[in-house]
Amino acid sequence: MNGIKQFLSVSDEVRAAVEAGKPVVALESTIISHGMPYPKNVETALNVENIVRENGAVPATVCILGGKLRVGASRDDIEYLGKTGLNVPKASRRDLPVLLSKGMDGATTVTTTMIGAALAGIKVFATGGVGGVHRGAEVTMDISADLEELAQTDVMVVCAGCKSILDLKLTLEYLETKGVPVIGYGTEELPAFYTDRSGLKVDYRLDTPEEVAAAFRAKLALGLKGGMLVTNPIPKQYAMDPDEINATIEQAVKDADSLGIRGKALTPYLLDHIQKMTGGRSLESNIRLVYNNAALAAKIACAL
Ligand code: PSU
Ligand code: MN
Repeated sequence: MNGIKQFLSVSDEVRAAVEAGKPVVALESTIISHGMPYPKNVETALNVENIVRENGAVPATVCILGGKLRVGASRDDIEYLGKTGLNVPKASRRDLPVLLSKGMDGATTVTTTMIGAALAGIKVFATGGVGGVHRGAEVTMDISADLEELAQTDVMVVCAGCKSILDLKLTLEYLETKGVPVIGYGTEELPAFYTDRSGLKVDYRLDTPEEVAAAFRAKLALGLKGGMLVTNPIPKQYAMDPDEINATIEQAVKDADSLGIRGKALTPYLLDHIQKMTGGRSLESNIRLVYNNAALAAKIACAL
C-alpha cells in the first residue's frame, strides 16, 4: 500500500530547516479561512510568517490542499485559503481520512496543525486561541478535539489562552486530567484571549523562552507523550475591556443556542458574531495577539 508520502507534502524550505535542526514554527489555517474576514486574514497570515522570520525561525503554515497535508504553504496557497474562506472545509482529526482520500482541501485546526507539525518533525506551533470545553458541555458534550490532541501529540502550542466562549474552568480541568502542562508566560493567571485576565490560575509561570524550552525538553526526555500549552497574555495596549467583551460573548453564546448552531459550526459562528458585534475592534485585538504569539513561539523554537 502507499505510505505517508501520498498524503504529506512538506515544502523544501521547511524540510531543509528541520533536517538541519533549525528552528521552525508551525501555523494553522482555520484561523485564515474561518477565523478572520478576507483580505485581513491573508494580510495577517503573511505578517505572522514575517514575524516568525524576524525572530529567527522558519514559518510553516499547515493546510490541506488537493488531498495532501501541506506543511509550509506558499503565498499563493495562503491567498487561496483566505479568499475561499468558509468554503474551505474546517478539518479536524476526524475529517482527515475523507478529505485526503477524496483529494479535497481543508483548513487545519489546532488539532490537525499539530498532526502535520509532528509528521514534519516540528515541535513548536503558534496560534491565537485553542478550542476547549464549551459552556454547557455537561449536556452537549462539546469538547474540542484540540484537547485530545494536546494529550497525545508532542507539539507545544503557544496561544493567548482561551476565549470565554468556552468554559475556562472545565477546560483547565480537562487538561489536567489529560496530563497537559499549562504554562503562563510571564503570568500566574490564565489569559482569556481578548483580555489578560480570567481569574483562573495556570499550573506554572515561566518567564523566558529558555525556561519554556527546558520544560518541553524534560517532557520529551521522559517520553511523556503529548504537548504543552503555553498561554501568552495579549499585550495590555491591545486588550479589550473585560466587561464589554464578556457581555458580547454571553450574547453570542445565547444567539448560537437559539439558532441551534452546534458541532463544528459553533466556534466559527461565535468568532464571526463577536467580530460583528464589536465592530471589528475584537478583530484588531485578535490580530495583535497572534503577532505576539508568533514572536514568542519563534524565540522558544530558537531556544529549543
Ligand atoms: N478559537 C479561537 N480562534 C480560532 C479557533 C478557536 O479563538 O480560530 C479555531 C482553531 O482552529 C481551533 C478550532 O483549533 O477553532 C476549534 O474548533 P472546535 O471548537 O470546533 O474544536
Ligand atoms: Mn466542538
